[in-house]
Amino acid sequence: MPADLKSIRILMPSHFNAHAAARIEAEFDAVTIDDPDPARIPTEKLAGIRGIAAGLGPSWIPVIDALPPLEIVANFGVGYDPESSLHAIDKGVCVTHTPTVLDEEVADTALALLLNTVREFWFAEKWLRDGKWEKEGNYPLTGLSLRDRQVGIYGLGRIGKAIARRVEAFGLSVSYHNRSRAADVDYPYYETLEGLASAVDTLICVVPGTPETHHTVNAAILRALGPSGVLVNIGRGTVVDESALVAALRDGVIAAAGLDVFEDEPHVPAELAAMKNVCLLPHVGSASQHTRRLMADLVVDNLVSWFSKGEALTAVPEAKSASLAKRKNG
Ligand code: NAP
Ligand code: 8YV
Repeated sequence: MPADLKSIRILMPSHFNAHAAARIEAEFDAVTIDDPDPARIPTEKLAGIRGIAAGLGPSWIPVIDALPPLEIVANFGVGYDPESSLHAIDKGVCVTHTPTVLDEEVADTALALLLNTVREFWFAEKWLRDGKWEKEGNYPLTGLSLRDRQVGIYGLGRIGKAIARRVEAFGLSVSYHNRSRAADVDYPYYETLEGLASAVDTLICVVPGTPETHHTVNAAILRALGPSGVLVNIGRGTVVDESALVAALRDGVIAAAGLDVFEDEPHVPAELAAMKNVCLLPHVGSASQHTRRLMADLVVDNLVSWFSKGEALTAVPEAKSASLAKRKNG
């Protein structure tokens, strides 16, 4: 007998992705909150919540704790906050994310970020828009180029491989560092990040933000990358020690950086924003209507699958290894 999804209460933020919100409202009993603070959420809103759809962060932990019948958290995004997600898994809650559907979009963004960083297209366009082409002549030749660069990918997973395919198509070499060698590619593998950084002049980071990756791109790695080095970070801001990066860019330890993610979003250090040898994007890796709709559908499809078939479509690896099967709920 098909599950009566309309009787199942799902909590989501009031500013959630519009397509996901519309589907959750149509298919479930949707409850919205402005702020994940149980003290400010009326008790009747929290009663009987069995699923959360959100981009979970540490501030959600008290909400998770306040929801005893909670069965599933469907994260909006492939990257997930380890603290709150693992907290939920420890309590027997299934946690899902949105892998694969965004790989090509994020890889496109990574290449755009790299090209803009070395060829200064944003500054060149500004030159035109400011009328300088007519008044002052050509935009100066860029000191950096993509030509002859050796690209290292830190995190050759789903998105890393999509980036690698593009890098190859641009006629450049690819090598990588993961904790373990990837079975399905034959790019040169480096057992350490420092080994990779020493071997290349362009480092693209696309690892998850975990305690293990925190500040792994530090002063030593930037020194290893060297004075013609370019750093691109499209993974998570916590992976790069931002203070060390500011110093390295200022002192010529590396040449330039392209960043889509930051340590304390949406705060971006003023020193970075004032530099010309950086390209800064406001975490837009997957931010097209096309791809966000695919991610939104996967969030809701996970909820539908869980409550109608008893299994999630794309549980995070930690939930899979905890073998979380659907709990009987009364
Ligand atoms: P994935 O398929 O799981 O790939 C992650 C890769 O990182 C794997 O190859 C993994 O290899 C490696 N890795 C993990 N921990 C590591 C460690 N401690 N040291 C070295 N390598 C490590 O994930 P994905 O789907 O490609 O996504 C990657 C990340 O991109 C997400 O977690 C998210 O944070 C970020 N992202 C950002 C945006 C954006 O808008 N900027 C959009 C989407 C995703 P091993 O397991 O062998 O180490
Ligand atoms: C989103 C991301 O920007 O999927 C991820 O890990 O970083 C991006 O696709 C994020 O999920 C917030 O919407």
